[in-house]
This record gives sequence, C-alpha cells and structure tokens, in this order.
Amino acid sequence: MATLITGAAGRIGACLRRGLPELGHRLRLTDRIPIEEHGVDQIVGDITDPATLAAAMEGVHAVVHLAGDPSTSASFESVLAANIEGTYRVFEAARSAGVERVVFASSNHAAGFTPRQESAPADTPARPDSLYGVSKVYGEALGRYYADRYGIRVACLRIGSFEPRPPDARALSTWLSPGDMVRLAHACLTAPELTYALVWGVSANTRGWLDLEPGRALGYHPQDDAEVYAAEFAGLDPADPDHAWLGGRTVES
Ligand code: 15L
Repeated sequence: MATLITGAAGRIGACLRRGLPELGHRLRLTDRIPIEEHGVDQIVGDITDPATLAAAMEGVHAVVHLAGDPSTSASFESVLAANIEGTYRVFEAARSAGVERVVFASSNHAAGFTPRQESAPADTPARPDSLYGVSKVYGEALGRYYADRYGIRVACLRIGSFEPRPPDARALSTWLSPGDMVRLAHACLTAPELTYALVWGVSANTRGWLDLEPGRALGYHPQDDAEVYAAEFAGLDPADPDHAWLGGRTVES
C-alpha cells in the first residue's frame, strides 16, 4: 500500500519525496504541477477536483496532506479554494477510499497570537494570526471530526519554520529542519497508537518553547537544533513581535 502526498511539488513535498522512501515508504504523489522525475507514481490535478482525488487515493493506506496556499498573507478567496475546500475534499476522499490515516500539515500560525511562554502545549488553543492561520484551525477541526466520526487516525502538525537553515532570529525557536520533517512524518505514519494528535512541527531547538512531548510520544525524536546557527543573528528585543508572539510579525501584517 502506498502513502499519498498532496502538494508533493512544494517545498515540504520535495523533502518528503526524497526522505520517506529511504525509510521504507512507497509514495504516490499528487500536485497541480507535474513532477519531472523519472519513475514517480503521480496523479496530476487539483485537490478541489474529486475525480483527481479518487484516482489518487486508489491503493493508498495513508495520506500526508500538504497541498494548499502556504502564505501567511493569503487572501480569503485563495484559502477558501485551496485550504478550506481542498482540505475537506482530501479528508472526504480519504474516508470514501477507506484510507486509515491522514497527516495534516497545519501551522504554528493556527495559534500565532499565543504569547511567548515557558512551554506552550501542543494543544494550545487556536489563536490564528491570519486567514491562513484560520484555515489551518479549520483543517485541525476537520481532522478531529474525521477521527471521531469515522475512526481515521489523524495527526495535525503545527509546523514552525520549515527551512534548510533558520532564516532569522525568530526561527531559532521555531525552526523545523528537513531531516526532522522526515522524522516527524515517518513517526506519524507509523505510530500504532495514533488516534488523533496535535503536535508541534519543530526541531529540538535550545530556544524552543513549544512542548515536544506529544510528538515524542508518537515516536518523533528530533535531532536538529537551530542553536548551531545562533551566532548569525542579533538577539531580539522582547517587544519585537518576532520574540513576543508565536506567529512573529504575522500578528501585525
Ligand atoms: C508557515 O506556516 C508558513 O507557510 C511559512 O511561510 C512561514 O511563515 C512559517 O509558517 C513560519 O512561521 O516561519
């Protein structure tokens, strides 16, 4: 049985399509953009199209749902189609095809208006900082519904700053390295005890303040730490939104 990755042509998609096969996962890919790689099993199409999704879900036991508008400044029209309708179509197609588990790429921006604190639990209440964040809260709620109502195993990943290396001082707390992204997806795809889980998608950052225990309970053991790059950045003023709020400057945009 294969694992379907939606949004497979995107940045996280590219990372997982390289990393997950090395851990034994057989992948099917879907995206609006064709992936020009030899020998990939792919269905090209839009996630708002049920026929595309029905074809993509055939012979699939798990889905990693990455597709959607990833911009924190996305318009209502854009999140409505890509994130709201698209995420519903993915969960519904998964249910209809008898898929056992869905890993949903949520975001720290679902709770971006959370003030910095000692340790924020993974189920920190929704406090979106943008319409993008609102759409991720919706995706988490859909996941909870499909888990409770239909027994699909669902993990929602509140991903921080997914980059090859931390891009700024904020990311010294929120960075998710490519290697840890693969480890997190693998853990969520294989944890036998998963029913529904909300976990932070961040690395083991020395300056992190997002509780990694729920992820560890699923078998996610992050190995990277943004501190390695700390000397590249000046310290942040406590009043700087990048320090004060989980969502950083997005709270002001
Ligand atoms: C996200 O969820 C966004 O997709 C990305 O563009 C960054 O803003 C990232 O979060 C972050 O918080 O660094």
